[in-house]
Amino acid sequence: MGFFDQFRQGLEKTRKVLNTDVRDLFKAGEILDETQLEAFEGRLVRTDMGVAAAGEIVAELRKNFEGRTVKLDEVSETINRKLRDLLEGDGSSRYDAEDPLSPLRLRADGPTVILVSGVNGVGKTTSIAKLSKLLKDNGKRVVLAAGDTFRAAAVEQLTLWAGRLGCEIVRGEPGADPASVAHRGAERLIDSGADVLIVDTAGRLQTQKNLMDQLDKVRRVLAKKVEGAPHESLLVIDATTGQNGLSQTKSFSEAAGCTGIVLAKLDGTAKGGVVIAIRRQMAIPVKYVGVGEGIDDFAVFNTNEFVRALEI
Ligand SMILES: Nc1nc2c(ncn2[C@@H]2O[C@H](COP(=O)(O)OP(=O)(O)OP(=O)(O)O)[C@@H](O)[C@H]2O)c(=O)[nH]1
Ligand SMILES: [Mg+2]
Repeated sequence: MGFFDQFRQGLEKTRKVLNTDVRDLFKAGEILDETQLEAFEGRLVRTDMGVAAAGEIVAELRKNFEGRTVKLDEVSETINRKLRDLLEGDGSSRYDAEDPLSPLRLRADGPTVILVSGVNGVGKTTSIAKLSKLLKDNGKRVVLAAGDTFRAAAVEQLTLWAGRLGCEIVRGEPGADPASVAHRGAERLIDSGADVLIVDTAGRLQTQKNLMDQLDKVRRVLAKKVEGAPHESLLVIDATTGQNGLSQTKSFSEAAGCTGIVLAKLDGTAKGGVVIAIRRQMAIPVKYVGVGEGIDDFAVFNTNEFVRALEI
């Protein structure tokens, strides 16, 4: 399956909300009126894009079409254009869907370190496995560091993936300092001549000061071993939570110096519009989306494909 088809499949639930409604609400040949616009605004809000973004889309429709006879193509075109505007903003999340590594700031002159963090259970470890597969399929050698030493099961989970993918893994004793695992991971990266180190971390909340300090220590240790590390600090967000807690996510991201977002579990929700809310509220781009539990259910986030997959 190509990236677009994966994306399309992942957005199935969101598409069902939007795509059918455009056709039900705005009937070709009828006059477009305020009741229809309000109903459509409600549907947009249901995708969790945020009230402001939904309002902007509807305002554009009102401006262009209110009181006029509906031509479905033109209505769709306006919605799609506005969605693209809302998503692109400064243009920083326009990744090349054909080049799956394009969202990553991979170093040209040495190994790259990627740190992955986020709240409990959002999909960090699974996303690391998926990203490793992508890197490996594109000729990169990957070392994994099982920095979630909190739970033995977490180390086992990553070890299992590493075995399946044929990646080297560095692990610590249960309860060991994650910074020491990160340190050994960085050493292994350098000694083995691999291209990328990905460091897994235990789930945490921004309010858990000791755990946030621990994450900071991991960063410092990595920076000491590899120049400029971590080169990417990916924050994993669970799409099924929608806009809920996006403000906490924002402060987490700032505290942890995140550089990009992996939006996991997009397949499990009709709240796909949350990508727009993220774009508007957070300073960092969505780089990848998780669209299923399988190792290949992972796609580059691309604005055009996102809009095209909604089939409005
Ligand atoms: N449907 C779906 N499920 C996913 C996706 N990504 C992860 N999951 C599932 O979400 C659950 C949690 O995933 P993990 O990768 O263990 O999450 P985590 O953030 O590492 O969890 P902790 O280490 O406990 O904080 C697992 O059952 C995964 O299979 C996705 O894109 N889609
Ligand atoms: Mg985990």
